[in-house]
Amino acid sequence: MKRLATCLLTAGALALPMLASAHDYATGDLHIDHPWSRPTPPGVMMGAGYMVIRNEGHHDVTLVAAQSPRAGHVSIHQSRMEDGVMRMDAVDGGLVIPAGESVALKPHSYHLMLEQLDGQLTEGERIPLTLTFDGAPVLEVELAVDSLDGGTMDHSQMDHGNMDHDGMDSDQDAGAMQHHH
Ligand SMILES: [Cu+2]
Repeated sequence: MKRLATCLLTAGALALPMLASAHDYATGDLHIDHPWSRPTPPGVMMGAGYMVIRNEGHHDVTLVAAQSPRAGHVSIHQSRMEDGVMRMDAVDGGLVIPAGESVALKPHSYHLMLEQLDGQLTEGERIPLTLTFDGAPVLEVELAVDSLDGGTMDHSQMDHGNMDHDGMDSDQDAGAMQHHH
């Protein structure tokens, strides 16, 4: 939550050039705050996409798909603890943003999974991402690659190295991972 507070503060202070890196987007009734990702280690073919999506309208909106020129496929996932093990599942039917509410895509929760990356995601990069909604126009955003937690919470290690991914063997090479799409 510290991160979100920082984003909101910087968004309110855009007049200051040093804070110009804060970024947010809008489409229809949706506001998307600070899309970001983490740097990936060499050889890891998957990365994550995080953001906060706020629906200021009177109708539910569903995030149904995402695409990036840097990834062969982008999935919508949810991580959760089950019997002490972090698991990750595809979100069937898309991610619903209820009317008047916000949904946070963040580590250990909902996230976008960038699969079959064309190379490492490196600190400071911006990764183009197209978001497709049911109930709002398509939106182009950029994920800011940022090593927020000093590497100790690295998505690709914690969420994928030690996790039962869709019931598959956790030793399986992340690059070879495929989902049931
Ligand atoms: Cu995932």
